[in-house]
Amino acid sequence: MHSYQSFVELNPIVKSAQHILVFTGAGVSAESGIATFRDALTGLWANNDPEQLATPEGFLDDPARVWGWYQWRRQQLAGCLPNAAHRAITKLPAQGRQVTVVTQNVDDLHERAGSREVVHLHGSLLATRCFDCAALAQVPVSAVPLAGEAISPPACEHCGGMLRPGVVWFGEMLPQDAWSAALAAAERCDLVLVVGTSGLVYPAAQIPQLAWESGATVVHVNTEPVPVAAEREFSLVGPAGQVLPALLESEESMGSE
Ligand code: BJW
Ligand code: ZN
Repeated sequence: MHSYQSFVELNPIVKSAQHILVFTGAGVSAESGIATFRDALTGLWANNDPEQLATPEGFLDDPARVWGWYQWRRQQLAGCLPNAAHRAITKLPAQGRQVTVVTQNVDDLHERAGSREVVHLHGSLLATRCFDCAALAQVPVSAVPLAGEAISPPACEHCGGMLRPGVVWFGEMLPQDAWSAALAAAERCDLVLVVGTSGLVYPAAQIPQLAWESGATVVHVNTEPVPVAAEREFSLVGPAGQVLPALLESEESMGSE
């Protein structure tokens, strides 16, 4: 578990930071009941093939399999709520500094918790667009009783092409504006909180590294220990829903001294 010593050491760093980048992955939403990707037993990729479900080739091979799986995930998301980690992050701006949330997640739990500036590097489950002409579309969340149920994607009303989820699949470019915003935040931040990510997927995984190279302190919050560099890098081990409130509330109590 995270040690009291780490909190004491980190407290002044968190308290004095003026530009905070909160970089999140699937682990920040795990306590809301949304599966991560790579956790050994429960991860989405432990039970599903990412080549089939999260690549353009997999979509063209079997559009109904992919569309049905994403509809099931949209339905699941609609029944989930933000957790204590999402909420703790929203308390940071009130303390008078600039906070940018850069997330790899395709859920909207940061927004629903009340975070205002949220950059989505891998798109959103709530966005739908045409595979062919990229026109945006509104598609209601349909009831999908089974995770594996195939459902044909609706047709684009502009060109008749297939609609697809507005997420970033393997082999696809990240949205340019989101990537630029993430790079800018990495350069200007003096503290980055890296919450619940395996750091295996590029180019997103470069963001904490770039922030560290620009002089920021890096604090990892993860249920697994994260190897750290000798300087300005810390690993707090535990569930984000416990560690983040403890870290940020201990800051509040320091601030009132
Ligand atoms: C907790 C917790 C709790 C649990 N509290 N912590 C070789 C071949 C082919 C491609 C590549 C290659 N090498 C590199 C590439 C590029 C590829 C890539 O990085 N692949 C690697 C996997 C090898 N990247 C791309 O293709 C990207 N595009 C790109 O590079 O464009 C240029 C290009 C074009 C053409 C060719 C090559 C390059 C796009 C990447 C898109 C990723 N998309 C996904 C799916 C999104 C849609 C969907 O949701 O279905 O994004 S994959 C998936 O992984 C998702 C996530 O955002 C992303 C990151 O996962 P994350 O968030 O880190 O989750 P986990 O599960 O990995 O980790 C959870 C962590 O939480 C763990 O550490 C736990 O311990 C922890 N945890 N509970 C705190 N309560
Ligand atoms: Zn179209």
